Amino acid sequence: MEASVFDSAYNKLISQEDLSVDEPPRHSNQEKQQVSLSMVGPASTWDPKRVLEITLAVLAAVLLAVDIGLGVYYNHLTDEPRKVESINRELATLHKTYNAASQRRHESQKRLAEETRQQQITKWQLEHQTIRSKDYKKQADKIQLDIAVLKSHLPMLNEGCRRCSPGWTLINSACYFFSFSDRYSRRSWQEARQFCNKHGSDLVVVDTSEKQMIINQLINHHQDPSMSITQSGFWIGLRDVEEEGVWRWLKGTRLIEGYWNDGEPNNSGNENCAATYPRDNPFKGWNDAPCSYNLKWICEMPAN
Ligand code: 2F8
Ligand code: CA
Repeated sequence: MEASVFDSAYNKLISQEDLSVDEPPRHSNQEKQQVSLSMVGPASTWDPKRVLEITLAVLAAVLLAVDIGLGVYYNHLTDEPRKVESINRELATLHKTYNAASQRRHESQKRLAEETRQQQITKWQLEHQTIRSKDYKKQADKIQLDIAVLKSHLPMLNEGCRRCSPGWTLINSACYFFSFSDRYSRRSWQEARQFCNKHGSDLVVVDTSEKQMIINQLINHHQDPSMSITQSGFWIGLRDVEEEGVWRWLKGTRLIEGYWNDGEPNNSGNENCAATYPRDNPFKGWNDAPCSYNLKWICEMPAN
């Protein structure tokens, strides 16, 4: 029944076509018959218009999908530079931050090094100050002691001033002159004796151990550390000029007890005059030296 409907519609179309122009019919009935058979077949419901519409719709859908896809892709593509730009900006900011941090770190390191250096200097200064303070304390203690000793000497000095000439020292009722001062250069035994004689005295006679101890203490106290020990002696009034090995005091009294250093007197190269030297052991203070040798000296005379 459907085929017949289609046939009649077709025939109508064809006849209209045929009628619309004054041309002889282009299709024979047989041809029409063939078209109707081959085109319609069993599903004769296909409407070309509908097919066209559907096809167009599908095409539109496909185009829309492609369009959307391209849009997305384009967006994606156009978004890339923005992202890159944003990353670059971020990177630049990070660079700046890193540089600033590096700079701060560098400055901090410099400040730390300077601080450490200053701290070290302060530490050294403190150490030195502590040492200096200790030294000052020692010096102050020594000065205090010296003051006490000098004060204890005052009565003796007053007495000495009363009984001895200026520059002479009173020891046990006798006055002594020690040529400590640089004003008095070292000289021979004979010249030293002449000095004493000129001042109403003579070279010292050390005839007691107490005297030897006091003399040794004084010359130890005034010892010049730049001098060699052989130059640090003081002539005393003792010699063996008349007879070698026989030691006599100035007035000819023979020596009974001497305070010779170990190995002395040794007459090493004609040594006939005696001198006393600053020693730790006061009883090992003497040495025989050539009388012409230049040394300091000690004079002695009775106090007034
Ligand atoms: O070693 C002792 C010796 O020392 C000196 O000679 C190197 C003394 N000389 C003088 O003082 C000039 C010696 O008298 C002394 O025995
Ligand atoms: Ca000697």
